[in-house]
Amino acid sequence: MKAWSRSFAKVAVALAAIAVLAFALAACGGSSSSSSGSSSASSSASSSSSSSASSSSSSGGASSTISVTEKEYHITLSPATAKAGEVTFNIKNTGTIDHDIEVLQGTTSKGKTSLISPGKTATLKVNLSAGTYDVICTVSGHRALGMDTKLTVQ
Ligand SMILES: [Cu+2]
Repeated sequence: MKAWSRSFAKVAVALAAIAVLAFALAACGGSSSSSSGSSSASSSASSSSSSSASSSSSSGGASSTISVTEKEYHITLSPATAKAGEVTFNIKNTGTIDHDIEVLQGTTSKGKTSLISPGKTATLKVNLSAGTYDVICTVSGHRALGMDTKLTVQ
Protein backbone atom coordinates (compact mmCIF):
# COMPACT_ATOMS: atom_id res chain seq x y z
CA MET A 1 0.00 0.00 0.00
CA LYS A 2 2.75 2.38 0.87
CA ALA A 3 4.59 1.71 -2.36
CA TRP A 4 1.44 2.30 -4.34
CA SER A 5 0.71 5.64 -2.77
CA ARG A 6 4.32 6.72 -3.26
CA SER A 7 4.19 6.03 -6.96
CA PHE A 8 0.80 7.70 -7.14
CA ALA A 9 2.33 10.78 -5.64
CA LYS A 10 5.12 10.69 -8.18
CA VAL A 11 2.63 10.46 -11.00
CA ALA A 12 0.61 13.31 -9.59
CA VAL A 13 3.70 15.49 -9.33
CA ALA A 14 4.70 14.62 -12.86
CA LEU A 15 1.24 15.46 -14.16
CA ALA A 16 1.27 18.76 -12.31
CA ALA A 17 4.66 19.59 -13.77
CA ILE A 18 3.42 18.81 -17.26
CA ALA A 19 0.36 20.97 -16.76
CA VAL A 20 2.50 23.86 -15.58
CA LEU A 21 4.84 23.45 -18.52
CA ALA A 22 1.98 23.32 -20.96
CA PHE A 23 0.46 26.45 -19.46
CA ALA A 24 3.77 28.24 -19.57
CA LEU A 25 4.33 27.29 -23.19
CA ALA A 26 0.83 28.37 -24.16
CA ALA A 27 1.25 31.70 -22.45
CA CYS A 28 4.64 32.19 -24.06
CA GLY A 29 3.35 31.38 -27.50
CA GLY A 30 0.40 33.67 -27.10
CA SER A 31 2.52 36.63 -26.14
CA SER A 32 5.08 36.19 -28.88
CA SER A 33 3.15 38.01 -31.55
CA SER A 34 5.94 40.50 -31.97
CA SER A 35 6.70 40.87 -35.64
CA SER A 36 9.99 39.18 -36.29
CA GLY A 37 10.98 41.31 -39.25
CA SER A 38 11.77 39.52 -42.51
CA SER A 39 9.12 41.02 -44.78
CA SER A 40 9.35 37.98 -47.05
CA ALA A 41 11.14 39.42 -50.06
CA SER A 42 8.53 38.41 -52.56
CA SER A 43 10.28 39.99 -55.57
CA SER A 44 7.06 39.69 -57.53
CA ALA A 45 7.77 36.49 -59.47
CA SER A 46 10.61 37.54 -61.74
CA SER A 47 10.56 34.12 -63.37
CA SER A 48 8.06 35.03 -66.04
CA SER A 49 10.71 35.03 -68.81
CA SER A 50 8.22 35.02 -71.64
CA SER A 51 10.62 33.49 -74.17
CA SER A 52 8.54 30.38 -74.62
CA ALA A 53 10.23 29.22 -77.79
CA SER A 54 9.64 25.57 -76.94
CA SER A 55 11.15 24.18 -80.12
CA SER A 56 9.52 20.80 -79.86
CA SER A 57 10.75 19.25 -83.07
CA SER A 58 9.69 15.83 -84.24
CA SER A 59 6.07 16.27 -83.31
CA GLY A 60 5.35 13.06 -85.18
CA GLY A 61 5.02 9.72 -83.49
CA ALA A 62 6.85 8.85 -80.33
CA SER A 63 10.27 7.34 -80.80
CA SER A 64 12.15 4.89 -78.71
CA THR A 65 15.79 3.97 -78.38
CA ILE A 66 16.83 0.60 -77.07
CA SER A 67 20.31 -0.44 -76.05
CA VAL A 68 21.10 -3.95 -77.20
CA THR A 69 24.00 -5.97 -75.90
CA GLU A 70 24.77 -9.34 -77.39
CA LYS A 71 27.33 -12.00 -76.68
CA GLU A 72 27.56 -15.79 -76.57
CA TYR A 73 24.72 -16.64 -76.30
CA HIS A 74 22.48 -13.99 -74.96
CA ILE A 75 20.76 -10.78 -76.06
CA THR A 76 19.91 -8.05 -73.56
CA LEU A 77 17.48 -5.23 -74.36
CA SER A 78 17.41 -2.12 -72.23
CA PRO A 79 14.59 -1.44 -71.97
CA ALA A 80 12.67 -4.39 -73.37
CA THR A 81 9.72 -2.17 -74.25
CA ALA A 82 9.22 0.56 -76.84
CA LYS A 83 6.59 2.94 -78.08
CA ALA A 84 4.97 2.21 -81.39
CA GLY A 85 6.66 4.07 -84.20
CA GLU A 86 10.28 4.25 -85.19
CA VAL A 87 12.42 2.22 -82.82
CA THR A 88 16.18 2.64 -82.84
CA PHE A 89 18.35 -0.24 -81.68
CA ASN A 90 21.85 0.72 -80.61
CA ILE A 91 23.60 -2.61 -80.67
CA LYS A 92 26.94 -3.65 -79.22
CA ASN A 93 28.54 -7.03 -79.66
CA THR A 94 30.42 -7.62 -76.43
CA GLY A 95 31.18 -11.24 -77.31
CA THR A 96 34.14 -12.85 -78.99
CA ILE A 97 32.56 -13.96 -82.27
CA ASP A 98 30.35 -12.34 -84.90
CA HIS A 99 26.66 -11.80 -84.20
CA ASP A 100 23.81 -9.89 -85.78
CA ILE A 101 20.33 -8.74 -84.81
CA GLU A 102 17.04 -9.42 -86.50
CA VAL A 103 13.65 -8.20 -85.33
CA LEU A 104 10.89 -10.69 -86.05
CA GLN A 105 7.15 -10.48 -85.77
CA GLY A 106 6.29 -14.13 -85.80
CA THR A 107 8.24 -15.28 -88.83
CA THR A 108 8.21 -11.91 -90.58
CA SER A 109 11.45 -9.97 -90.52
CA LYS A 110 11.02 -6.33 -89.57
CA GLY A 111 14.69 -5.49 -89.95
CA LYS A 112 18.13 -6.99 -89.70
CA THR A 113 21.70 -5.87 -89.31
CA SER A 114 24.68 -7.30 -91.10
CA LEU A 115 27.19 -9.26 -89.06
CA ILE A 116 28.67 -7.28 -86.19
CA SER A 117 32.26 -8.10 -85.29
CA PRO A 118 33.30 -8.57 -81.66
CA GLY A 119 33.57 -5.23 -79.90
CA LYS A 120 31.76 -3.40 -82.69
CA THR A 121 28.48 -1.53 -82.69
CA ALA A 122 25.64 -1.17 -85.14
CA THR A 123 22.41 0.77 -85.37
CA LEU A 124 19.12 -0.60 -86.64
CA LYS A 125 15.99 1.51 -87.14
CA VAL A 126 12.69 -0.27 -87.53
CA ASN A 127 9.12 0.92 -87.70
CA LEU A 128 7.08 -1.16 -85.30
CA SER A 129 3.42 -1.18 -84.41
CA ALA A 130 2.10 -2.37 -81.09
CA GLY A 131 2.76 -6.02 -80.45
CA THR A 132 5.33 -8.51 -79.28
CA TYR A 133 8.50 -9.13 -81.28
CA ASP A 134 11.40 -11.52 -81.13
CA VAL A 135 14.87 -10.04 -81.24
CA ILE A 136 17.30 -12.73 -82.32
CA CYS A 137 20.74 -13.46 -83.72
CA THR A 138 20.54 -15.19 -87.10
CA VAL A 139 24.01 -16.73 -87.03
CA SER A 140 23.52 -20.45 -87.43
CA GLY A 141 22.53 -22.09 -84.18
CA HIS A 142 22.74 -18.95 -82.05
CA ARG A 143 19.02 -18.48 -81.63
CA ALA A 144 18.65 -22.00 -80.32
CA LEU A 145 21.55 -21.42 -77.96
CA GLY A 146 19.72 -18.56 -76.33
CA MET A 147 20.12 -15.48 -78.52
CA ASP A 148 16.39 -14.86 -78.60
CA THR A 149 14.57 -12.30 -76.50
CA LYS A 150 11.22 -10.53 -76.47
CA LEU A 151 10.44 -6.91 -77.22
CA THR A 152 7.08 -5.43 -76.30
CA VAL A 153 5.88 -2.45 -78.32
CA GLN A 154 2.99 -0.41 -76.92
CU1 LIG B 1 25.01 -14.73 -82.47
